[in-house]
Amino acid sequence: RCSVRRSVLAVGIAASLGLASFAAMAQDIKPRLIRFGYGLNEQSNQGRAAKFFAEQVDKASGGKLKVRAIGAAALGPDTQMQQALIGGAQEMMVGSTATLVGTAKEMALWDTPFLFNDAKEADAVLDGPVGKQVMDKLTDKGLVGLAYWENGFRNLTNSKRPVQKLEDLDGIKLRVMQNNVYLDSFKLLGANAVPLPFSELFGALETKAVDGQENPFNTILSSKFFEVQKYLSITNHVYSPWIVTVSRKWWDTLSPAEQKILRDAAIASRNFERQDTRAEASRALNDLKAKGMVINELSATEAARMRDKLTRVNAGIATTVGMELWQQTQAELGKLRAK
Ligand code: TK8
Repeated sequence: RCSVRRSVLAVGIAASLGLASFAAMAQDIKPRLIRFGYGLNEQSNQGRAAKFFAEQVDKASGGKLKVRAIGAAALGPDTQMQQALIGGAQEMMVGSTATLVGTAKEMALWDTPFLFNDAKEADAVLDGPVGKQVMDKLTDKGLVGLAYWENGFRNLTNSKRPVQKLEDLDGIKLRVMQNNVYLDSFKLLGANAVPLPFSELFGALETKAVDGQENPFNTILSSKFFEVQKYLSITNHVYSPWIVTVSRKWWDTLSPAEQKILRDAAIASRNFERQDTRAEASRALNDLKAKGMVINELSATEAARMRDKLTRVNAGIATTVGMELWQQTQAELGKLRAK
């Protein structure tokens, strides 16, 4: 009798505990619509990862948090979405860190030419203390950073000629991101650098308003730049990250449980995105060749000349981001390379 009573009691406690946590869950996660904007199209690596993010959030919230992933800059180019997030008119986005430098100057660190030798270094620094420090600079500016996704190493395309040496860039009208480091870097290389939002790029290439641009293989493929660009010159001149951000105004209204769901989903989709992006990048060069692009690599001497010239912007970046952060980054890279 006694043991029966005890087990009845146990079941009762378990049930009430279950009910209590269920009630807490129900209160902690409210039905919400999250507009998640991005610049590339749905068929891109960015689009696939945005979809993955939406699915993760849906699963983890029992369908209460609904992410509407809206691509192709339908909510505006990066800079416009950033302002919408800061003002609280849009909840989330993913875009280039390069377009955030006006908001948090430390983001210029990621514009440093040839900062990373490979993706492994990029992951280690972006996901480590330096990456976090830079990301956290957004919090005072009305944004919360959740994760860095891979955009990738950038390469040059144009419609005029293969870029085999520095001088081949002379007079080429080259679209760059809206960012002073990019503007200065390509002016230094002799190009006629023109800042434009990504959403205007295909049209500008098509109408020959600009001759060329630079982006990772994935984007050249998914945005169909091969239709309007003949030459692809492999320069890998900078590794460019994307960053998933949230409106701070909106974030502050979320419960810790809701914030955790978004954080975890951003990290899970980062891991998915990096793998997916790298797999696509390894095939992309062949695909671009098959689409008719003429592809060239720079000779070691010419690559070194370009590198030499480009690294002249480093001193300015160090001043912009602060010497302490710059040195901390170099020290971390030194440690990684000594391994
Ligand atoms: C997409 C952009 C893009 C970037 C660029 O919105 O602008 O060239 O590489 O990925 O952020």
